[in-house]
This record gives sequence, structure tokens and C-alpha cells, in this order.
Amino acid sequence: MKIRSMVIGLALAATVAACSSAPAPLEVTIAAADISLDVTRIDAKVGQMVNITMKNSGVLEHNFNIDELGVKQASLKGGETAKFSFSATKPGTYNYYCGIAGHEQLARGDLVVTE
Ligand SMILES: [Cu+2]
Repeated sequence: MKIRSMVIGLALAATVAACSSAPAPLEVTIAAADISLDVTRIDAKVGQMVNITMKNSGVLEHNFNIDELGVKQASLKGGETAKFSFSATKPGTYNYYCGIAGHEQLARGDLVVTE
């Protein structure tokens, strides 16, 4: 009985260690203007939750997409703010952009994910 509770104790300790080694969430605030994003590079770790607060400080509608991660955020009207989150399971450089017609080349950036 004593050995059994020790094994359970070790398993719990291992679980806690695994959780605490995960990187803390990354908080990023992005302002979208007509037509640009004020953050053009986000550096994150594999598995790190990226919490975005996006404000549309322009007049036109803007949104946020990362095709490879399935991120497709609904368009914001001028003055609106949205919060959303994502994480990447593999290292790489992921393009993010506004998907409104004609905006992609100007309102874009790179999410750079490393181990
Ligand atoms: Cu846009």
C-alpha cells in the first residue's frame, strides 16, 4: 500500500513537471489600420498559446488569418476589438494576413515558431 501511493505520488510529480515546462502564453496586441498591421512579426515557441487582442483602429474592415493553422478570424469593423488564440505544434514561419480583398500584401506578418 505504501509503495503504491509512492508510485502515484511520482506520477503526479511528473505530470506537474510536464505542465510547468510548457511556455507561458504569449500576449500580443495588434492594431489594424487602413491598410497595415502594427505587429509584423510574432516569435513563439512550439506549443505556446498565443493570445491575440486585435483592434481595428481604421475605418475599413480587417480580419486575421493563418492558413496553415486554420485561423480564420471574422472581420472587425472600425473601432471593434476581438480576442482569439492559437498555437503551432511544429516549428516554422507562418504567414498571417488580413483576408479582405486587396489587403493581404499590405496587412501581413510572420509568426515565427521555434522549438
Ligand atoms: Cu484589412
